[in-house]
Amino acid sequence: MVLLDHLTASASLPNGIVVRENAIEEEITALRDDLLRIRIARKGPLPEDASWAVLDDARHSSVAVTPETAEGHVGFRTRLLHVEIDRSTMALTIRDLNGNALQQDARPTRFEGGAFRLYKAFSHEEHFFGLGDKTGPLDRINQSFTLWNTDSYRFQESTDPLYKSIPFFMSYRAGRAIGVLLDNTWRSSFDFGKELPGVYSFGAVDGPVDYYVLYGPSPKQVVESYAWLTGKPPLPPLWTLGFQQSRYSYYPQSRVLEIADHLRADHIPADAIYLDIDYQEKNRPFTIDRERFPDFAGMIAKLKAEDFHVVAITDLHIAMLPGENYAPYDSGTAGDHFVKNPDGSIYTGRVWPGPSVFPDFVRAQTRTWWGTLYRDFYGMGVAGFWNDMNEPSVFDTVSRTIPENVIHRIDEPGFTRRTATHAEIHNVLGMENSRATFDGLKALNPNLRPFVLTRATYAGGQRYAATWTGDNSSSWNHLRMTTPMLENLGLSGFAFSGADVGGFAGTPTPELLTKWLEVAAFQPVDRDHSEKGTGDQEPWIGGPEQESIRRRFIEERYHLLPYLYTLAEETSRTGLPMVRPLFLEFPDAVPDRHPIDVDPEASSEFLLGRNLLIAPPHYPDELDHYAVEFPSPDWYDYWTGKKVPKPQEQSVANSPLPASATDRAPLFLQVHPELASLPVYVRAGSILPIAPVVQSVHETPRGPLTLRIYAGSACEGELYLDDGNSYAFQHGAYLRMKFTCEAAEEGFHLHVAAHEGSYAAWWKEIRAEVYGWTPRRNEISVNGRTKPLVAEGSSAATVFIVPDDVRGFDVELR
Ligand code: NBV
Repeated sequence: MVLLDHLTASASLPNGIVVRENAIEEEITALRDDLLRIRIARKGPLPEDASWAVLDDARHSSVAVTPETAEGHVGFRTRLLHVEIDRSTMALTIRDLNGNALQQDARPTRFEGGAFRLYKAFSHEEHFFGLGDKTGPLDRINQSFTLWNTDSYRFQESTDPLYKSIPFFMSYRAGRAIGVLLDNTWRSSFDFGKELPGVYSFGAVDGPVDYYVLYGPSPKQVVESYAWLTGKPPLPPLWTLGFQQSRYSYYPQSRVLEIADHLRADHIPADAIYLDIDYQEKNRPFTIDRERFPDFAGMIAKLKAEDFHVVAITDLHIAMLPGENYAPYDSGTAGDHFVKNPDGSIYTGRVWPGPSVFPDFVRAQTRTWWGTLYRDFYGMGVAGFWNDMNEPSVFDTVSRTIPENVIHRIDEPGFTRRTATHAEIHNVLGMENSRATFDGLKALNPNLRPFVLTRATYAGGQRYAATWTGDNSSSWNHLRMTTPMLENLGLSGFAFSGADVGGFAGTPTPELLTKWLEVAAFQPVDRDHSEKGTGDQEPWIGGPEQESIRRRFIEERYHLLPYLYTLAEETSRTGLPMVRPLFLEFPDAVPDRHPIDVDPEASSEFLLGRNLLIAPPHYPDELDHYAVEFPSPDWYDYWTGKKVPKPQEQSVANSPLPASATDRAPLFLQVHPELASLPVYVRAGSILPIAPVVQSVHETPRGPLTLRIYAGSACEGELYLDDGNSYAFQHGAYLRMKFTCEAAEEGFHLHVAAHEGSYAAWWKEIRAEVYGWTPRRNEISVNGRTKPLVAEGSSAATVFIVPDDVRGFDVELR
């Protein structure tokens, strides 16, 4: 063990500083005023400056800094941060301009062989988020985690490691957030005060000490900076936001068609149907079992005619079938694309197809070859592809993956061409697999946005694929766990994610499936999926009563598609997730500025975008009433449009609010759970774009675009639309609309701004529903022309319909 004790040299750089203590060199540079990179070399020069996660442009950015030395330390200042290195201990402290320590070494960096560990101090007010979809509570405090991509069939709440390695977390204290990305692909681990009280630590078994500190101070800024560093998820095809039906596996062909027909016959809106491994001949990727699927192309065409998109699984292992005319094996061997044993022979491991070989996805030319394997399926009209088993999962090794000494050959722009052991590549292989798929599909059809769903990934993998949380179980606890898992994924760059709806392992009770479909209607990827051998799990299972509740929620998702797609487009520009913990939008919700999500009352809640708050029961199988905690004072009930009453207006006789309720959060509400309903609320000041229900996104909605307007301060909304499939939006073929409103006693004003972009709307009229404001004179004027306002129905809203003048217009109600 080497303790870093006395600084032997230090030198200022235009963008940072380098310090030395005997053989150890530490370089701290500023990529931006709010973003630092720290690299440590234990002997000799700093390691190769290359990354699978961090974008080249970001990594090569720099800003000028001002050196700052004092008696006890050396360092520098950016426009937002102070960096200090203690001259005698080499301890690093990063402060904001007010002197608040944002990150501070708690003890010297530890080196042991190739391994290293960094220790940072934290205060009792600190909270930690991120690390992808690791299970457990949203806040990572008092827990430790290992990052080593692992096939975790039937994972439970305490299972670790899981499928993904996203070495990024956020530390958050009293409204001040920083992010930390440890860009190291080896087996790494993170400890948040579990080993040492008041100390968090992170390290890896080998590889570079290379980490980034992202300063907020708001948590949103950290998430956006992380997207700047590692990339944003691309705009997904619109159909992927529809309802998706899957199972392991639908076959034969007639069964697939039967499922599709059943969805249509029962008027359950749906856009995708999945083919799991059994469509393939003996589970061999890129083949078709002709007995089960005698007319695969015809089936795809038929489904397409019924407006279904087909997503087909393509695992990364290639069946080892020399001399059997199995094209992926033959062309892969000819191109030398498979990973090798240390003795130079091709590595083989058993997976679904039997003995298999593994493409070396860290070679650019191997990824290009992999991409070509999709030509026939993509040509036939398969719309999306599912990369499973890419941890990678192997059945016949003790480690259940490729042995660590297997050799990869890095051949990649930006990297030195070299070999690397599987121990170094393991955690990025799944991401590079999904990258090969994404890039391959794009090469095959450059004007179509690919859809790739991956199970394993690494930091930055959001650039290539959506993801799901793997093999969960059909239990109430697993339904509960999806919320923190998806929230932390979103804080780790992965906005397009979902959990198997209804649970993978086991058969859900009808009630569980119903509640799960309710909650998932408000999550980014809404895919019902189940394991082989379990009971059926489609929305109609369990009888007509259950089915009609489920249909209602899936329909609600389709009503909300304009909102969801607008959100997805925001994500593609900013990296902000679709599903958000409350503190991301409301860091000041509570007086001491702790993240409101850690309050027991708020712990089951999540936001969909900025405006919708979903509050499932904490223990969804229990029928006890529970308290919903709101992060700000004014909310509406999404279903009724009525304002959430202030605590003093609530009748709480036999279900008292938590004792501390009124002095903690601005608003609480007691809810009595029911199977057929899900509490959803809208932030006052929102304008939600809503569409008529369609059975799939291919269908053009009939009728006006509805704007649900919830009177409140800073009232605004937005809508984004395009063809949903192509890249034409990059050349102006999109439609963006902005709405604002002001509600005063004497009148209500709605401003609809002019259409931006050249994409034509499907509506001619706008139907507005105004909540929380009542007219006195029943008068409406559009662009200054006044008429009587005809009251509609008995709803809580004031409703009017006006033609959508694409040049923009104003409406006054009085
Ligand atoms: O391909 C079969 C399954 C798939 O349905 C599931 O979603 C994956 O997570 N796959 C795992 C392999 C077998 C699991 C028992």
